[in-house]
Amino acid sequence: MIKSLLIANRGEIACRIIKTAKRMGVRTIAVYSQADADALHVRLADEAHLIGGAAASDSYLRSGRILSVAKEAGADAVHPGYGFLSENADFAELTADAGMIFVGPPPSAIREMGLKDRAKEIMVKADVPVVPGYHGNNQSPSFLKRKAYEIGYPVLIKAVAGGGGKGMRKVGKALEFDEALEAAKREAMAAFGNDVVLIEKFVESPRHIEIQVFADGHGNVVHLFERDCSLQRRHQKVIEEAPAPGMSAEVRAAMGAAACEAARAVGYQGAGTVEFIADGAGGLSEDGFYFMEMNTRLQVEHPVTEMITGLDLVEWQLRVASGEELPVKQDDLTLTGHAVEARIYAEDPNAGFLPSTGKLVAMDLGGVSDQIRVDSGVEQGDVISPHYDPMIAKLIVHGATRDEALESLEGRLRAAQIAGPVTNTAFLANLCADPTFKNGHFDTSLIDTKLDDLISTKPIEAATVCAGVSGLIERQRARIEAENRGEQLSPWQAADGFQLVGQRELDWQFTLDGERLSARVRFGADGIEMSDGKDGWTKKSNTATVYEDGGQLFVLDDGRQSIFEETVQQAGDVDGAGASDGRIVVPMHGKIIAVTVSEGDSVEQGDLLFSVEAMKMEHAVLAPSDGTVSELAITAGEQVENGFPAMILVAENESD
Ligand code: MV4
Repeated sequence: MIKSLLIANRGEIACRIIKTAKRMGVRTIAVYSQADADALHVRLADEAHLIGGAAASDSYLRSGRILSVAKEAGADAVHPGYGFLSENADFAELTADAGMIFVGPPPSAIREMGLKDRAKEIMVKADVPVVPGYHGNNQSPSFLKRKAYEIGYPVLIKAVAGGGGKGMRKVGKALEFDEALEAAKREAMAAFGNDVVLIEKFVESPRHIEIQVFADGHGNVVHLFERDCSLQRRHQKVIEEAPAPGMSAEVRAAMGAAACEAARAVGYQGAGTVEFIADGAGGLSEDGFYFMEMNTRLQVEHPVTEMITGLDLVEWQLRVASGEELPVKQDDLTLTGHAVEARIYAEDPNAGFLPSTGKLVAMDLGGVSDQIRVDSGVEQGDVISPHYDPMIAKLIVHGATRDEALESLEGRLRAAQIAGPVTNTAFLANLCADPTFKNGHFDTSLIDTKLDDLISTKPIEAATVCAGVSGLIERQRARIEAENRGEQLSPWQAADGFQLVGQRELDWQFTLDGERLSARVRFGADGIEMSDGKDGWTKKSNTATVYEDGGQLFVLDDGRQSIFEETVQQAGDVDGAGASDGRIVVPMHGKIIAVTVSEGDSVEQGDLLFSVEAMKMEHAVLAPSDGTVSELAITAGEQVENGFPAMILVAENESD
């Protein structure tokens, strides 16, 4: 058995591999980039070695450096995880050349599956169904166009070296063919340095169904059933599940057998996934699925398979790589219940899924059990950096039925406590609740078709705003009270006799998601209440949770994050219904640092009036509107109390 394992990866998959290795008593060796010095995978491993700079090309893709670290650390095996070097046949070969075990398939299997035309050729020979089409050597445009005609439009042009939809073009009719071919070839050359293409019949309502296979070095091959990964956006998987909705035992057996044949055809060993495309239009059938490609690695979504089979696929990988036989035969394998995985990302669905970065001020997805699993490479306090994939965690739930699993997942997503970066949790929860997804009759177009509904967010509730504003006021009060050691000088206990409980109101200014706002607030019997001046008074939401970091309050409520910041209070407090009367008060107890206006000056909205220092911080007080300075009552250097009348800004039309 392997005794020490170098994990040539980072993030959640490195942590996932370390977990099983530790349980099996295998010594774990991590590698890390400069950006990952404090990363969770480094903390979890028995030892860790720096391999270079933050950019993947300077660290996690440096095969030579990684292998020399592995040698020096005495590793007897290398696990590549997924991504990075995981499907690099040269790396697999170099690992073996250096006298270590590559935890993955033979380099030849990686190479043969690497190009789509070669892989298709092998599958045809092995009687694995492939999409009707042409995948030969003749690349003459007129020949390819004739093939497209024979196949029948619509067709799909695909780069043989392609992936992630690059170098792929749908062609609806012969008139569009020449242009589409040129575009596909140009894109493929730029992306892969290889512009060979194949032509396929276009499958109109595609479902992505993949089979997990496992092969050992003793001629045994089994499949661990299917996963449905049809919920994708721009070829990135979003939610995966096992089993596939609508899958019958007969179709499963047919697909499983085809996947095992595919693995045998390339002399596969270890964990692999055979991707099929199925026509979703008329339900799954024994002759309605086609080989797409084989992923020669452990995949991101492997946990759903683990949950329905009760197996640990990393343990199987390590055992097979050590030369052991697969522990079970096909007939021993059973499938229990339903598992769904959601990929939680630091990204903003409302801003075109733009990645979001920064400190994880809060990161809690709830407790775990046999039915609920969280795979993550980060913890609260860690930073989502711009250098790598912004996945925060995978949330995987198991239920007796699909409905139960989806309900459980949606509940967990809505309750997720992730503060700091913007996340896609609300989007994922909306997907779980989508009627088409729930009824199981969906294909790969679902997310694009329903995008507007999935990302729609209701306007923020007044009660949520009140929770944020309360937080800001409480925080300021605590700060001022601490400063004054019991002197009663908070906005609620001002020197002019403000009553803690009473009719007194303040126009409180604050910043919400970068926008400066104002709300009328008062201290009611149950705490701070807020009014927008129209609909009476709102109490703070009792479902909101509030986190503080770096001067900001992060409020999570109803699956959405809102960020509140203090703003220097400009207009003074007001009594009852009275609006701002041009009175500018000193916003906090402190020392006047500078007064930048003189009696009679004309100022414009936003001009600096004066600055005050409190708590070693300088606060600028800006003109809330245009006006002329009168009754100026402060001078630089003096100590003033909160609420002290500093000046009156007389509106221009009244000033003369
Ligand atoms: C197809 C197809 C329809 N017909 N092939 C997209 C990426 C690559 N792995 C295969 N892909 C497709 N191949 C034929 N003949 C539609 C897709 C496709 C797709 C496939 C799986 C999951 C999501 C997809 C999204 C768009 C298109």
